[in-house]
Amino acid sequence: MAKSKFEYVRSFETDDTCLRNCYIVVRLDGRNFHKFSEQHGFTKPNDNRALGLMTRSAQSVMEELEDIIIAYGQSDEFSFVFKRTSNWFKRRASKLMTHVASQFSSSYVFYWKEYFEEQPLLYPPSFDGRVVLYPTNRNLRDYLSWRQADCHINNLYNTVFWTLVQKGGLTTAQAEDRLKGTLAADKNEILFSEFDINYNNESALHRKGTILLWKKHEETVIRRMKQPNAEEKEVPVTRSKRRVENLYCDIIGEQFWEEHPDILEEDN
Ligand code: DGT
Ligand code: MG
Ligand code: MG
Ligand code: MG
Ligand code: MG
Repeated sequence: MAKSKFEYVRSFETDDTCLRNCYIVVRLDGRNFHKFSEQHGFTKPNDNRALGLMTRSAQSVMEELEDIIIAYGQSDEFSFVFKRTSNWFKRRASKLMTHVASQFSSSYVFYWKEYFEEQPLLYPPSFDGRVVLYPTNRNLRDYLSWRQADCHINNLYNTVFWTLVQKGGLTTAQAEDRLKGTLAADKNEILFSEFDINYNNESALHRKGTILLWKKHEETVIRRMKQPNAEEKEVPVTRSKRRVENLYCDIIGEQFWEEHPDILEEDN
């Protein structure tokens, strides 16, 4: 086909192919969710409707896009890990990132009502995205550990902060003052000695965040089959299927990775 004289503009497109052999991580983060959470009446420190909706949207990303092996979410963020051998969209960073961000954002709006019921969505939310490449299994594990450690630090702080305010009667300024310079052990101690709360018994969803994985299962359906010159018969047909599974567990230690050996591909 003859090319138009305008065709050359294509050569201005920059090459953003992700380096081969690397895990591709796309992390999304809600834009200005400080304000969004206030305006939509999110409960403090954690709103299970909001967390549920984030997870539902991430599940839609995993189901609709190719090659995501694990996702991890907390607060207003979600990270999606593409398998290192993925060749989806020729590994073009902009394609991967924008597909993740738009599938996630449209799902967030699409499923809003299922989670927030009578609370209307007041304006269209949006999510920023970034792409990061990790060349080794250790780097990828450290990335996920970093996000989970962040979840832990923030959740411990927010749990004590809002307990001091909601149960201890402190103003937010007093609670902030009270927590200045405290270490994790001090925060655990405040919860335990003053409020009879053992932090380790708080919801795992809030302490650990949400891990999404593929889980394989067998599905058997009865099919009516008609062979030539024979009666129609009912035959069981078993197929291997996969569905997204939610976990709220530690991913920093070895145990998780020993229990799920097929997430990582060997370094070589
Ligand atoms: P950004 O990301 O730079 O556009 O700005 P923000 O405001 O989204 O900041 P970020 O992402 O660092 O912090 C997340 C905000 O979302 C933070 O203000 C707390 C809020 N948020 C997230 N999950 C919950 C929740 O379950 N309950 C409440 N009350 N707030 C939440
Ligand atoms: Mg931010
Ligand atoms: Mg944000
Ligand atoms: Mg955030
Ligand atoms: Mg197109």
